[in-house]
Amino acid sequence: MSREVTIVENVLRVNDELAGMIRRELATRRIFTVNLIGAPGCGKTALLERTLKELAGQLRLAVMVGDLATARDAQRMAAFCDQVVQINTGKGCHLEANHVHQALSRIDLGRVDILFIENVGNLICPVAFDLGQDVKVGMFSVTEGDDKPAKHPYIVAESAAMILNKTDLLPYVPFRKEIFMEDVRRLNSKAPLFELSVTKGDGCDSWLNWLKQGRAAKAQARA
Ligand SMILES: Nc1nc2c(ncn2[C@@H]2O[C@H](COP(=O)(O)OP(=O)(O)O)[C@@H](O)[C@H]2O)c(=O)[nH]1
Ligand SMILES: [Mg+2]
Ligand SMILES: [Zn+2]
Repeated sequence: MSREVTIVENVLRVNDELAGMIRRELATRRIFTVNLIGAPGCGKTALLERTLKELAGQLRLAVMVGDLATARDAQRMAAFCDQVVQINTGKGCHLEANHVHQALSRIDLGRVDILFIENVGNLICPVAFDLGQDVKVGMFSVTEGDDKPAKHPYIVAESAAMILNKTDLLPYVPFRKEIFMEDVRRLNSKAPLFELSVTKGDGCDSWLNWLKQGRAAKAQARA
């Protein structure tokens, strides 16, 4: 085995051990944790802004958001939530368990029901790094083209739910939904797919209900 392969395997092993510790801590506290993964601009922050706004007063929420350089996403979400932590990854193109571990120390976990993690905008390597989440949610938007699930099979296969955003733009972009859906279902026959227009609010209720069910199941699960 080449030296490079060994190093990559070691990095993932150390990551997975720490992710396991995070998962046990979050389980003890019954915090339902969502790792949101999608390309830059698909609407991750917009979705979380709306989600935070809609669930405020019903559930206690916290967010951590990974970004290479700015705190802009955290600033946007801080308008709707008092527990938002920015993680700057520098040149890093994905979050690792180590980032989450550090960010958790800045969150009051005693008052969180759902923790959202907005991963760095990227459909590829975030999938490989366990963050200790309960679920990965893969997010696409119609402006990215209908071939993206087929080209990014791992995120589709590993998602507990998926989102197709910007449905309001369907009349203006060439997007063959039947091709998109065929590829999604070939790779993952079980996970629900929510078709949303985050900016208009279309379809958001089913997404919010799914989150509430996830949190309810977590609250009843044995730690
Ligand atoms: N038309 C349309 N634009 C959207 C929608 N959701 C997000 N956007 C826009 O897409 C751009 C990127 O959104 P952002 O939330 O920053 O994406 P992120 O990079 O995935 O966090 C912004 O200009 C949003 O206003 C949507 O449902 N419809
Ligand atoms: Mg964002
Ligand atoms: Zn990466």
